[in-house]
Amino acid sequence: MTVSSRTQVGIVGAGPAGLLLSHLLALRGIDSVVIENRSRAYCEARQRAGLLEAGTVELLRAVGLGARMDAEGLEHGGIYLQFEGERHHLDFRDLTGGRWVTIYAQTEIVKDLIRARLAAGAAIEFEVSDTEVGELDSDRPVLRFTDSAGARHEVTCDAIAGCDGFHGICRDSMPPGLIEVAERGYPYSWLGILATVAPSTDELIYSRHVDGFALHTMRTPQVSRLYLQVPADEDIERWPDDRIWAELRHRLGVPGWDLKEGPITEKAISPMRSFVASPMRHRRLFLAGDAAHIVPPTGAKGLNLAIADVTVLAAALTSLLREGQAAQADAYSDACLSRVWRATHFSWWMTSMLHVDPHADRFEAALQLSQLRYVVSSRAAATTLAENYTGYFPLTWASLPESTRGRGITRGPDGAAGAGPGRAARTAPRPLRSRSGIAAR
Ligand code: RFL
Ligand code: PHB
Repeated sequence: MTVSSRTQVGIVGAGPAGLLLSHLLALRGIDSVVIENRSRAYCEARQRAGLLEAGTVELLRAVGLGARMDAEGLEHGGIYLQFEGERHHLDFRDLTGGRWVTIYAQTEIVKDLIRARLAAGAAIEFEVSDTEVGELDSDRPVLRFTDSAGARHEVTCDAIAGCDGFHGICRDSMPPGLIEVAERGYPYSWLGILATVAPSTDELIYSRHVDGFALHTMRTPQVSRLYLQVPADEDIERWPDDRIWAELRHRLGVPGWDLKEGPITEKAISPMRSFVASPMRHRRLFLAGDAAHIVPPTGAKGLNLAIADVTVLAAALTSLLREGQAAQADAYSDACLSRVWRATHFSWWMTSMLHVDPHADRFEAALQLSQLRYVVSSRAAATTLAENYTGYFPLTWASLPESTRGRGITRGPDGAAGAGPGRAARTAPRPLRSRSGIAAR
């Protein structure tokens, strides 16, 4: 027997993209159902990103998700770039007129979102299986899944959001031949660890070493996160804890500085890939986040892009479903891809500059070092890095006053949805215009 139901927006995936979309839609009075094939505990524990652009932080604050982030997040005003045995500081606030980034783990954002959604009585179905999306050539797409008790469901929707990550089903459900993919593989992976030890640095250290890249980041004042470049097809069994610490000390070390060690609580290898699928929409099926694009983690952009996509999508769906206006939905893909390609270029550039390519010759290695020297010696080059790292495009969202909630969206001075008066709005550069003329946020 199939259980039939109805919602406005069916959302596949309870990662940051799907959960935040559901939250933003609820702020606009729009119903959604979120389905997720993993358990709640798994979603809340999956180790991923940790670094938020200033605009992401401002957005989360503006939509009522800032309390724990503000209490526990670590605000950083720069990074260290290390190469040829020397560590150099880039001061983002000085370079960009006051912009910064925040360390607050993706796991914590997911926990905050799940708690907020469930407290608001939202429908999130964990541990579903056999997810399908259908009737995609109509204005009533259908979401089908089997719940954790074995019951088959069919949810008729006004729109479906594919927020189901890189390995999800929504991208492949688009009509054959519609999606074009641009991608790049990298001949290395990242081995990431979480360790119960105070970070040995106040800000992140990105180190290019002749034996491979290393990154020292953190989660809290008591927990460090570190990454090592390893071969693309590396076996984690070849990396006992002692070897990891020795290699981190070797690649991150500079005279007069020590790396503190502690118990490793998590260890995993992730491949590196750039991938952009376009368009991000077919009729009423919209892709968002990793379902549409992947960047290598060196630029720390993946989570920030996912949040940006759904901020644009929530406004577009509000306009479509409440006012019958399709212009923002029609512009969704172009608006997002403008930001996605900027982040794709930046992530590719950071990755190529900092990793040791096993196939590179002396010419390429010399170019990398020349580029790094340029970044730390030219204010213009350092500003380019700082501007991209802290987030070039501002994200805006204005919460509606209680009396107007559910009646439509407010418009900023540029006609775009939202336009809150937060710190980002005061200090961020003007948004670039996408081809469609809609502010690409
Ligand atoms: P997610 O987080 O992958 O969530 C997708 C969800 O969909 C579910 N799902 C399904 N549910 C139902 N039915 C199906 N058929 C389904 N198929 C899949 C999945 O179980 C999952 O829960 O995608 P989303 O929401 O788009 O979020 C994207 C981010 O997770 C990702 O971009 C970042 O983690 C990338 N990333 C970083 N991004 C940053 O902005 N800053 C960082 O510092 C940063 N560091 C990182 C990273 C990614 C890393 N890895 C592991 C690749 C560091 C690393 C090591
Ligand atoms: C992280 O904190 O996990 C992190 C930070 C910056 C990156 C990648 C990952 O570039």
